[in-house]
Amino acid sequence: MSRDAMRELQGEKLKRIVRHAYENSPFYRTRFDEHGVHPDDIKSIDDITRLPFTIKKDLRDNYPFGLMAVPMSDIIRLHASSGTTGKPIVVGYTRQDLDNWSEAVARCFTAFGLGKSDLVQISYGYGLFTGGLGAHDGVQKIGATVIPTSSGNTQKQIQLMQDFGSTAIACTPSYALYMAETIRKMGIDARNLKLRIGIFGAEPWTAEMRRELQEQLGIKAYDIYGLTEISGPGVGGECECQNGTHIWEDLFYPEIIDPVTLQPVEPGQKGELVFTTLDKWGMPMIRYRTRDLTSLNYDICDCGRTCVRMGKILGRSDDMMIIRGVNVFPSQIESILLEFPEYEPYFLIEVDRVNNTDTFDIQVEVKPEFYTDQINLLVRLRQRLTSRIQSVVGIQPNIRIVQPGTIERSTGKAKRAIDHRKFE
Ligand code: DLL
Repeated sequence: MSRDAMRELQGEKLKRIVRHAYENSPFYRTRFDEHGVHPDDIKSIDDITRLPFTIKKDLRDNYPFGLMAVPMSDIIRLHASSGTTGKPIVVGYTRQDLDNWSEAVARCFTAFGLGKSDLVQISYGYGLFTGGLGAHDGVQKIGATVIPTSSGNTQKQIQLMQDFGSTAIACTPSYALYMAETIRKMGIDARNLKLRIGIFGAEPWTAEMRRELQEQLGIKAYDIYGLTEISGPGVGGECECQNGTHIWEDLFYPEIIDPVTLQPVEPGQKGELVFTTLDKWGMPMIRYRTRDLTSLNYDICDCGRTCVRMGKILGRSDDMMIIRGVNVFPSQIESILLEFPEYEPYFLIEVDRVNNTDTFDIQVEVKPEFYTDQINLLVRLRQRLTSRIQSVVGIQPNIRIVQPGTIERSTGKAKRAIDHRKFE
C-alpha cells in the first residue's frame, strides 16, 4: 500500500475508534473533555496529536474493567499483565478483537516463512500472559500445527520437540538459551532436531544474542514484538530481511515522542513508542505510552512490505538504571558479555547504595571449559570484562565470577537486574 493510501486508511479508522471510545467509555469521554478535544475535531491521521496520552497508571486506576468500551457481555476473553509493581492491568477482547489480533500474529508468522507444513511449539506461558494464547491463535490462523507445551518442564519439552519433529519454537530468547543448554546436557545434537525457526520476543534481546541462539540451535531467529495493552504478541515482527520489525500499522498506529517534552521526534530519531489501536473495540487504547525506547524507519523494505519498520527495543525507560549518574541498560551488558567466548550469556546486575555511593555488581558465569582453579587466569579474564564494560558503559562494575549453573535460568522473561536502592 502506498504511504498516502495507508494514511488515508489510518485516518478513517482513527475517526471511527475515537468516536467509539468517546461514546462508550466514560474514561475516554472525561479525558477528551478535560483536554478540550471532541471526535468531530479528528478529520485525518494528522489530528492524532490533538488527542491526550493514555498511560499504565490509567489502567491501574481503573482496575479491572474501567476502560472497556463495550458491555462485558461482548468481551469474550481477558488477559492481564502483572508488571513489577502493584495491581495487574487487565485487557478485554471482543470476537473481532481476537480476529484482528490473530491476523497480526499470522502476518508475523508468514513473514518468518512459516506455513501449513510447520509444527510450531509454543513455549510462551499460557494463561493470563498473552504470549501463549496469542501465538497459539496465530499458528492456527496460518494452518500450521500448534504444539501447546507452554513454558517450563524443559526436558519433557525437548523430548517432545524431538519426537514430534517441531520445526519452530516460540518462547522468550532467554528461555531459548536455557533450552539450548538443556539440549546439550541431554546429549542431543541440536543439528539433528527439525527446528528451523525461532519466534522470540517479550523481552529485549541483542544482535549478539541472535547470533548465539542461531548458532546453538541451528535456526533462523526472528523477533516478534507486542504488549498486553495493545493486544499481545504480533503488534509487529521481522521479515526475511531481518532489518527492523514491521509494525502492522493498519491495526496499531505508532508514534515516537520525546519522553520529556511529549512532542513527536524528527523522523528516524529515537524516543518513546506510543500506540493507538485503530481496530480494537473492547478496550481501545488511544496514544498509549509504551515506555519502550526505539525509532521508526519509513523507507520501503527490500522484502516489499510497505509497513513501517521499528528498530530493536533498546529497553524500557523503566529498565534503565541510573548508576552513579550514568544510564545503564541490561542489554548493553548482554552485548558485551557475548563478545567473550569464555563467558556464558547469563548475568545478574545488582545495584545498591552504600555510604552514599552506588554499587554496581555483576554476577557472571564462565563456561565450564574455561572455569579453572588457577586464580590468576580468572583474575585476568575478570579484568578484561571489567575494562570492556567500563569503556562502553562509562562506569566500572564489580564483576563476580560465579560457579557454572549458579545464575537462575529463566523460562519466561528473564530478571537481569535487581535494584536494592530505596528511592523516596
Ligand atoms: O510480552 C507480549 C509478547 C509475548 C510479545 C510474546 C512477544 C512475544 P507484556 O508482558 O505486556 O507483553 O510485555 C510487553 O515486553 O512493552 C516490551 O518492553 C517488551 N517486549 C515485548 N516484545 C519485545 C521484543 C508481551 N520483541 C513489553 N523486544 C513491551 C524487546 C519486547 N522487548
